[in-house]
Amino acid sequence: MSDHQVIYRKDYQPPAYTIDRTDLDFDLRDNLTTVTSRLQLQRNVAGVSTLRLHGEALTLVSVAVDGRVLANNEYTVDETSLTLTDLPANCELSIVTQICPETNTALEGLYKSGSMYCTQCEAEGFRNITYYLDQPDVLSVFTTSIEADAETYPVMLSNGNKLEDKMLGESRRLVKWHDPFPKPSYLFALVAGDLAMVDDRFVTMSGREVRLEIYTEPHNITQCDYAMQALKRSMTWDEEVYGREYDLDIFMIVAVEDFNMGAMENKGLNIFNTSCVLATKDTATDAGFERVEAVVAHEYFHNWSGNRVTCRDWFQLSLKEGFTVFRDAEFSADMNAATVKRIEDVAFLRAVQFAEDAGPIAHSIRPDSYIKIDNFYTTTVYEKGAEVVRMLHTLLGAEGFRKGSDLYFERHDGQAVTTNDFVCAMEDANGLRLDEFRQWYAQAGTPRLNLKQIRDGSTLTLEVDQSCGPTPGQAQKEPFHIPLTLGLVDGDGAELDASKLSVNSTADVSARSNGLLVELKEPTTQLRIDNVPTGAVVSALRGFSAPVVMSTDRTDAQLAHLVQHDSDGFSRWDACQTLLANEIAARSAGESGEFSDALIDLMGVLLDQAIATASAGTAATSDTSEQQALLTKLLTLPAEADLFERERPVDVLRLLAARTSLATEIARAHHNKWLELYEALGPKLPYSPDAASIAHRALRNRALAGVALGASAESKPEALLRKQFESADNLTDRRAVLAVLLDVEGFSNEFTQELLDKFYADWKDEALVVDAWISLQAGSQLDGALGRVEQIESHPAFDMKNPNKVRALYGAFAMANHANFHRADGSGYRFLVERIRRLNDTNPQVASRLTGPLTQWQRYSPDVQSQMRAALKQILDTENLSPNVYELASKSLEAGI
Ligand code: B3K
Ligand code: ZN
Repeated sequence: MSDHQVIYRKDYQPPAYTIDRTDLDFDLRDNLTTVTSRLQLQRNVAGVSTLRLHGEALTLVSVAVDGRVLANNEYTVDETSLTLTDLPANCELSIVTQICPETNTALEGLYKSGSMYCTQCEAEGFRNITYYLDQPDVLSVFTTSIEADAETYPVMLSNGNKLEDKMLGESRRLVKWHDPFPKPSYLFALVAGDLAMVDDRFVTMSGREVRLEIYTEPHNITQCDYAMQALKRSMTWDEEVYGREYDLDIFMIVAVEDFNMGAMENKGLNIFNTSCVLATKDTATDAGFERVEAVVAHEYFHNWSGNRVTCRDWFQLSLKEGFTVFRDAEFSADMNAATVKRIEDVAFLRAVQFAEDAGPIAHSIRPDSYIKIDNFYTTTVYEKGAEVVRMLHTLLGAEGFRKGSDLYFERHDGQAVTTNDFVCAMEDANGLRLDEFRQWYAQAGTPRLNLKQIRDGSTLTLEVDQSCGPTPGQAQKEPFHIPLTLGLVDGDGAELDASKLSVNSTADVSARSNGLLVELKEPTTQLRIDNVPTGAVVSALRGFSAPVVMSTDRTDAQLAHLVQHDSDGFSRWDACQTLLANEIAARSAGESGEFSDALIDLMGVLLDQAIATASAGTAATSDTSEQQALLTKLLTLPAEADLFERERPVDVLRLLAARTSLATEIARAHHNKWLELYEALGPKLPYSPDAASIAHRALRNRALAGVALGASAESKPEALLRKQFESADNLTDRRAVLAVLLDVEGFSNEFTQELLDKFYADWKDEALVVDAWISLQAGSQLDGALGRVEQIESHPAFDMKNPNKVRALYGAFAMANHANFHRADGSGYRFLVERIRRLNDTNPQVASRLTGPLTQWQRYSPDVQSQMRAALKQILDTENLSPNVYELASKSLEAGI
């Protein structure tokens, strides 16, 4: 039995008191920070005069009510709280606590990253700073004074606008900040350090000037320009698309090297992992640039979807996260190759979220219970949450959705609300009901659609069944309201005009720009379409209109037709992935797929199309680059994790061997074409992170991998790789060479090592580039990866206290290196258990993330299952196991009993 407490959504109670004003004084001194708080309390529940404040790992110095210091017996303190009784309806509560940020390795609350102080308070980190009502429905106006040594900490920041800045004697300095917008404690932030800064300005749509500042440690300051440009693009986009204007006089971003996740949207003072701010051609890959742009936008968008309107309780997390991920995805789509952005998001959802939804930790986007809320910052809450918002956008249309979001922001500005309030605003603004749609918030699991075609002369009847398997605690499911977007592509590859189709159905069907929108609400839906020409093929789930798994009775030839002709780029890719995945499954089962030869030929056709785009040369248009971006995706095999979701049980090593066999056959059959493509593209100089250049490099590096894989063992193209490695003017192209060497068999160890050593020698002072160097090696599919991982552990570049390094090494090994992590001897599991146990003591959040791969044991074959279960049991036997790791390990094991 564990004494970890389970929190239930149904138990929500409004707070006993509200805190109208919060004044905080921080006295920062080596190994001892003193925090003095003054809270203006106001009774919120009639008749209640007891107040329990959250607080953990704090040394309490004093408590006073309305200026009178309380005696020890006038309050109670335990490990997690401070309780006061007989409080008046209104009073000022003053509390003095002491903390030691220097020893805070969990990186929650106030901690030190290098020589700077910084904070991370979401979700429940503020209680490590002082006793407080550390829950999102308590909104307060914060005033923060920071006192520290003036020379060591010349920069001292907090939320809002700066009120005061003065010396206190010779060496101490005091800076005071005031944030006029009431906010919950999770949005509090403080930074103090010797930081460099770049600044800019933005004029809002109503003509107000906002100062923009990005801070980093001095050695990184030259790498912030891209983030600054991305910030300005985000501010403009949110004004244009959502009518949302920034509200303070200043917006600051601070980049820190030690950070548990990507970034944090603290009001007016975002704190970011360096990996999500810094980007230059030599220190970030193209994917890195895109991530910086997306995360800067995401955190900025939270200023409205999260900060101005926040969550009533943490079960509502998707209210801000799902909505904000949807917003940032639309922004990125507008800034870059839109179809490819959608493909990447869906590929990620399928590989990671579908696995979560099918496993022991499956939960709805609005969970019902948790032990540690940190464990629920999941792909379900974020990415599936975003899909749910996207479905509302699809159902209501862009205009209807905007009416709904306008009403939501207007109605709830300054409030802490629920996902239901969001849906109500969408309903009220559009004058409709979304009752069945609410199931998406309540039910876990990925719905399955089965689409059957019945041909009768020129009439085509489509029958669509929906179902959803049981998930922990939810045996039976109600039908979902699923928007299904459909089109018809005729035998010549032309699109049949949806608005002219003669359609009959009991479901609501409307013609949209990308086909018919069918609203499935029943277990079975029929759709009759008359006058459908022979040879027309159904394109379904266009743009991935719902987060579902769809099976259909379409033939391989019909899918191949869609790969070549569908007007919807996503569906072209989806059809291609289905063909490739089916072929891999057939090979893995020891069969030769019937469509095998035709599929290899189809890849040849796509390669010819790619070569044609390359010869467009400098005349390349944005259309060419969209095509290049899409063709790169079409020519890429389904991700390993995606394949794992397509079969039960998963025989990892067989499946990977089948995948490699198909990849090799495609590479060999078209070796000359890959080479021609690679050469036709040539390097695009100088480097630029725009969409066209990114598409060009992606296709060229895809070709490079094809050339390397297709070459015979005796003639591996070392000279070609060396040339690209040495002449590259950017990280993307250098990294691509190393990735090939570490994933394709047959290159000499000496050659690989020479390039790895050179890369390290050149970039050892750039922490993020070293992270890339580490994760490439930890993710290497070649034999012996575990040995390499162990070597890197004792390399000076590695640091167990730095989450980026831990993710680069252990994360890449356990999450992206299936071939080595799942070795039959169980060495991968034993290794991970040992590291999780160590991290459990220093940083439970990071330890818990690394436990994720083991929790998926149910999907593998029985021998693998028992080894993974044994690993989880060992974890559960760990002394002082954190609630974070306990929750994942125990739920995973229980689910299988
Ligand atoms: N809101 C933060 C995530 C906080 C995670 C706390 N364990 C970043 C984001 O989603 O914008
Ligand atoms: Zn977020």
